[in-house]
Amino acid sequence: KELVFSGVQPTGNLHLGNYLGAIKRFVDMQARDAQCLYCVVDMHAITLWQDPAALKGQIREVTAAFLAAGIDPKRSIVFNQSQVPQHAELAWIFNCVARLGWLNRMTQFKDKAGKDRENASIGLYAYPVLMAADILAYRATHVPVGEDQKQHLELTRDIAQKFNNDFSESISAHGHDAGSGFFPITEPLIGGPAARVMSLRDGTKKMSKSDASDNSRINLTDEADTIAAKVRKAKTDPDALPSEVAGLAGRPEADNLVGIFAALKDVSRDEVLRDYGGAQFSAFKSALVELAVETLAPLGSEMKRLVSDPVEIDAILADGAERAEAIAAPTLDAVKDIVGFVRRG
Ligand code: AQP
Repeated sequence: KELVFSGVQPTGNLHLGNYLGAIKRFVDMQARDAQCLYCVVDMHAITLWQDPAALKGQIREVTAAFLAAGIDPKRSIVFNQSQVPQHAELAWIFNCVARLGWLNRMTQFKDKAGKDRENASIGLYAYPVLMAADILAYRATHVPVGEDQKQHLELTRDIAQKFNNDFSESISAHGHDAGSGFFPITEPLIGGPAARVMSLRDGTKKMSKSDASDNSRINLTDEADTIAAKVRKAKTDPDALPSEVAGLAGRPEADNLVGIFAALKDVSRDEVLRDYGGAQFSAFKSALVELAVETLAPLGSEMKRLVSDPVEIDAILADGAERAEAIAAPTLDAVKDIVGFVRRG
């Protein structure tokens, strides 16, 4: 049976890229016959310093975004990473499985650490190992993410494979099937027209929470007039829209807006261009504003309603943590047996 896991960092400024590349797809996954776990990854968030007073609000805001987007906390497990201790425990064991050389290749660390690498936290460096633990504590088979997480998912697969190989005898000795491996080799689910939503100011840069320009992104809590203003100001080129996808090559801003439109409407880029090929950007942007506001206005107002009363959110997180731990705890017990720890009797 499929088990789906994914997470979002509570680092503020949730944006359209997080929604279309991840959260909207989490909702779609609920229709499959799979157990889905959706996690607010607060332990990942603190790999870069977070204001403690703001962090609590950000955690509740991501939870609110999950719920407002349509994740059903009864059907799916919605929880907060730091409330389930098995993530950190498994991450340590994986720190001893993963190789330095593998982590040295991670491009997100290089981007986020910047030039002053000596001053980056160990947590930022070990981030992908914790992510492997998040996924494998549940032995998740499928992980829907945006394209920026592809390399981290590959590392998760490498860690699972190495653990399965390094401990194959012990895995069999403890009654697990060493043939299929103790940990699954997780499938990343990356795709669709919004796998990589780009900045509205620069079509070659990813839309990101940390971009200094608020005009570079559409925040999930932006009001209708702000959304309209940001779309109208979005960078474009002077040509009309092409009638085929091939015509978007070398036009990153046009490609991005068409991709966003397609993802919001649940159609392909081809279908968008069938309707808008030959149109000027002014007309296309008006249609995009309408579509974006239609989706985001109710989402944003439901998020605001939910965060205004944290009692409901906190109860959902507590219930989710209990259900998540019920899956992760036996996995960790088995892992401790496999690596040779003596468990408390
Ligand atoms: N621009 C994007 N397009 C598509 N998917 C995206 N995701 C993020 N940005 C885009 C996906 O959203 C999920 C949650 O991301 P995250 O919060 O865990 O981490 P992130 O990738 O670091 O997010 P940001 O917004 O880009 O933040 P900063 O500014 O810190 O770099 C993931 O599935 C991610 O792929």
